[in-house]
Amino acid sequence: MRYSVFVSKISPPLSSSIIREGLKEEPNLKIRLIDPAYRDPFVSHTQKVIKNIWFARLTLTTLAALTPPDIDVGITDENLEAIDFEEDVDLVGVTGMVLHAPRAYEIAERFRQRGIPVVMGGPHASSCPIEAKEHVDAVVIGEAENIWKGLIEDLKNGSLKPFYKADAFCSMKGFPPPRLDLLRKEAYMTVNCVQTTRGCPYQCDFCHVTHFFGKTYRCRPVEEVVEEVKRLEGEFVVFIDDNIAGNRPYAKELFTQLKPLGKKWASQASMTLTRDPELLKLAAESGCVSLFLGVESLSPENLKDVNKSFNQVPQYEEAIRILHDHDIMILAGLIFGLDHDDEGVFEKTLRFCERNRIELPSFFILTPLPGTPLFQRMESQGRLLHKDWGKYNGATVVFKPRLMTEETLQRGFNWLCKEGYSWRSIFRRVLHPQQRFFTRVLSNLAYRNIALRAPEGHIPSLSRILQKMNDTIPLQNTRDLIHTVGEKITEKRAQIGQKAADTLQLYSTYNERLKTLFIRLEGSIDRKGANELVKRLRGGLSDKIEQVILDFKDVRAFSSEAMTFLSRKGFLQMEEGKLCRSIDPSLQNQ
Ligand code: B12
Ligand code: SF4
Repeated sequence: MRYSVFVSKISPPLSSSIIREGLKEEPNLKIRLIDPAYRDPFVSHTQKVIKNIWFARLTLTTLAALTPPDIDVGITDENLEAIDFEEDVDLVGVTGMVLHAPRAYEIAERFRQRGIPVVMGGPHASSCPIEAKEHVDAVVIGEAENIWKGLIEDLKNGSLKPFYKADAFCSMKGFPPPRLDLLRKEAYMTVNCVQTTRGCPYQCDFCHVTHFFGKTYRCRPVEEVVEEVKRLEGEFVVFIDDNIAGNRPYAKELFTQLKPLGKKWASQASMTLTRDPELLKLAAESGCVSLFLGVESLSPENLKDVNKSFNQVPQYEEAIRILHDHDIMILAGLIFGLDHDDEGVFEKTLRFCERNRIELPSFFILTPLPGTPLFQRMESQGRLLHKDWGKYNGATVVFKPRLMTEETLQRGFNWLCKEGYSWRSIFRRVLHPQQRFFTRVLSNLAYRNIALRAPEGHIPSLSRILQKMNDTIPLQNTRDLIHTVGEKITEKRAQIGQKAADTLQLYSTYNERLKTLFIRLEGSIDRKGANELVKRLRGGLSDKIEQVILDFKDVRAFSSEAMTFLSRKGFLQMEEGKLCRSIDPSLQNQ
């Protein structure tokens, strides 16, 4: 059966009622599924990069597999080949993430001008269905499994509806194998992509996944996954799950069943995976060679803000070490511009990656994706700069950061891309006696090609100062320390124990908008510590800092010498008989 739409080449686009009247029976209904290209001078990928690091998404191959066999279905990935806008087709299906939306709408318009109906689905259309409907004939909200065949029937009957949304999430049983045969296999690093689960048990505020899948975490039957993997040619497989270890018993079973196949695989997981040694061991034994991990931030406050406190910053180094012990390469997702990020975040994070030999750091600027709690918060606070979706690409500032200006965030990010993939940084991260050294270098080379295309950036001027102001100062003489409640530490040591730390810890945050440096002090201060503190403040401050706020709230003990010294220098003030913060606007001149 072939159906075609009988309309003259009209513009403006077709309404579904015109489509309804115009269908005529002919053999072989033909559907073209399109993945729009993302074209950006800095972010989009060349064919060479696609060949080196890009794997196929399962979106359109899944949709093609769901399409009844009597229908002629084809896939165009516009990143690889031009779209034939003159093609004689009965329906065009377009997918797209948020950043693809403008191009997806352009494509839709071109086909609709010829009277060809267009349906759009995927992350963007599902989050902004009303907007998408202005550009296409039908919008699919959420998963297509339960509605795609019905939509095709409606098309045949000339009764395409404006919106389609399944009543429930689909069953994970009996997925048809994705139509990988419709892809230009040789153009990607691999098309061996398999999905084992959908959703994630967590709900990070910036992530689209929970918004899309709700709070569900569904797993495919292990036997079906194993059968699909067995059918794939070649040694390497990508599991395109959002969190492959979201259900530990399931993951353990899956990894156990994968082991005999002798494949190598890569996937994504939350850092919680590293807390289960048995799971990690099974992952490695079943062939896991690299994992994308959402590290996101080195600040516990940031993680708390975005509902990701399950990432434990003090455990990061150990978690990374354990992964390396299992010879698993780490792709760490790191986000910049969160509310506790100041100008020091770029350098601090890069040095962390180098110290811990993170093989492939992936840097992202915080991006509020429509539908997420982060988007709602930013919108209600009036912090979104615009809704030009093409710029919601993770490499462009689209909101007002809290502690930095937009320019500082953008330039710092650009600096990070270039510096993070400079040869110096690459060697710091990969030069180590380890297996697959060349794989690590080659992957870095591919990432370097992308990262170096970032626009010029520079390290914010305060970065060095902020590193010094976020530091530990060791103490020399702890005998004379007096606890802030008045007792001499040496006498009370037993009761106070480790509370009276032998170090002074500095935690600084610079608010560029207020031109204020906040320094929270924690631990104890003796004369040496006080001296070092004053030295750092005097030597380090720049014109950009108009005010320094020292917070002594968490200092548990002072030596009397330190107290006299700091008071004399005007760093300490007494308020209602208690030691409190000192506000000193003119430190540079002392
Ligand atoms: C694999 C993947 C990638 C690969 C893509 C490789 C490639 N060839 O494009 C890589 C790792 C490179 C990547 C990059 C990025 N990704 Co990505 N990626 C994914 C991931 C993990 C799987 C995609 C997939 O295959 N899903 C399986 C298929 C079956 O599901 P699906 O795509 O949702 O399709 C179903 C429905 O949506 C619907 N549907 C979809 N399209 C259509 C179209 C029609 C016509 C119909 C009827 C139905 C329909 O039917 C399908 C079956 O139910 C998803 C997460 C996810 N769970 O989907 C993130 C995801 C799509 N990525 C996301 C993001 C943000 C990005 C980046 C922008 C990140 C960044 N800042 O750099 C980049 C953009 C890259 C680019 N330039 O295109 C977000 C998108 C959020 C959003 N609202 O836009 C997701 C959802 C992850 C997340 N945590 O939020 N990604
Ligand atoms: S753990 Fe990862 S996939 Fe899960 S909600 Fe958070 S960011 Fe999304």
